[in-house]
Amino acid sequence: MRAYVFTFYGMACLTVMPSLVELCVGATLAVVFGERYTGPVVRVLGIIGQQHCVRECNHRPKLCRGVNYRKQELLCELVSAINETEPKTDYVRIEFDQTDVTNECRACSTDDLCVTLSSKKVQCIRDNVIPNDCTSLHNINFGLPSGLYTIKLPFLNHVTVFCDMETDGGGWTVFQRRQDGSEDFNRTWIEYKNGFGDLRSEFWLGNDKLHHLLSQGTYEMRMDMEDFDNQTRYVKYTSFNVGDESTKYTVTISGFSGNVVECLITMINNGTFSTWDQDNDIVSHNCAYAHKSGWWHRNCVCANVNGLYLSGETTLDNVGVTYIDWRGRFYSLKSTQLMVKRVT
Ligand SMILES: *[C@@H]1O[C@H](CO)[C@@H](O)[C@H](O)[C@H]1NC(C)=O
Ligand SMILES: *[C@@H]1O[C@H](CO)[C@@H](O)[C@H](O)[C@H]1NC(C)=O
Ligand SMILES: *[C@@H]1O[C@H](CO)[C@@H](O)[C@H](O)[C@H]1NC(C)=O
Ligand SMILES: *[C@@H]1O[C@H](CO)[C@@H](O)[C@H](O)[C@H]1NC(C)=O
Ligand SMILES: [Ca+2]
Repeated sequence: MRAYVFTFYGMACLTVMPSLVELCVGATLAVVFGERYTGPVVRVLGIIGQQHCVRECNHRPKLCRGVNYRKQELLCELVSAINETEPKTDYVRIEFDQTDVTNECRACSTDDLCVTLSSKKVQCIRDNVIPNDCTSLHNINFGLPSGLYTIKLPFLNHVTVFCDMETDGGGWTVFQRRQDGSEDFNRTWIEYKNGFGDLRSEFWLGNDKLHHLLSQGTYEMRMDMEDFDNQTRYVKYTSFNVGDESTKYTVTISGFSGNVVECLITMINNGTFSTWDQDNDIVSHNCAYAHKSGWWHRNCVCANVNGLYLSGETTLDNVGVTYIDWRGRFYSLKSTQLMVKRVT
């Protein structure tokens, strides 16, 4: 399908300017070797040449502002933002000026390709390579770096997520990270519903996004933790699901493996989400208020990963970023990361 579209477009342009095909729609402004746009990456296309990659950006004038291209793997990443870059050997980055979008292309949605047929007629054609999680991105193109990618979720449409492409085989969509205390996690129902923080640093992705992401199939969940002595532990579950808001984001979790005692199946399975301003737990007081964390509290919490960032030993009882069965109730961990990967 894509090859078919490309051929028509290519022919139309080639007859006009044989050497500068990319000028047909957008203009390339800068080509820099050894660097990469940090994105978000909006599309990934594998096994295509650099010229073809550039044309794929031209076909998406509303979405694509630049490309990252890796010659070795013939890997093409289209990005929607070009204001941040990182050094990366093997990459070339190419900036575009897409401000000159034709009126016909303006009619296309951001999910369409805008292509010029041989008759010079411009058409909007449905884009069939829109990723729906980090697992699908990882599966079609092995070797993508960790970072920001835009995926498309049921009901929510475009959502930018952080993909961990290295840990445990890669392909993980990350939904929580703590690492330095830069973000406040003592937040409201609405904030946990919609998500908060910085995807490259500390954040909660958001319960609605998590629900719609997980509704697409069966997902496993992995939680990585680190203490201030640089020790690490992880727990992993073969099945993890989160209901919608009408169920108070009821979680189901099963199938443990890992290198530390597990507690989540007992403590949160079939539990509802609570925040300090919405108490859905099963005890008389408010667990989220007492432990300073939005979470699937039932009889409160054994892994208070959304607790206060208290940096190691503390006198406060299970209020920090705790994992009781590892460092106890009075130790606040250095980092945590929770993420999901599709299995079917
Ligand atoms: C880059 O642009 C995006 C939106 O286009 C913005 O959210 C982000 O803060 C910008 N980053 C910098 C470093 O200016
Ligand atoms: C957490 O939020 C609640 C509600 O706003 C507030 O009363 C409490 O002081 C906060 N705790 C901390 C440690 O920020
Ligand atoms: C932990 O690792 C960091 C970075 O690798 C290092 O600077 C630090 O000294 C280590 N801390 C301990 C307690 O080993
Ligand atoms: C889950 O919770 C609901 C409502 O509290 C209850 O009816 C159901 O039996 C529970 N299921 C399991 C597997 O514990
Ligand atoms: Ca309660």
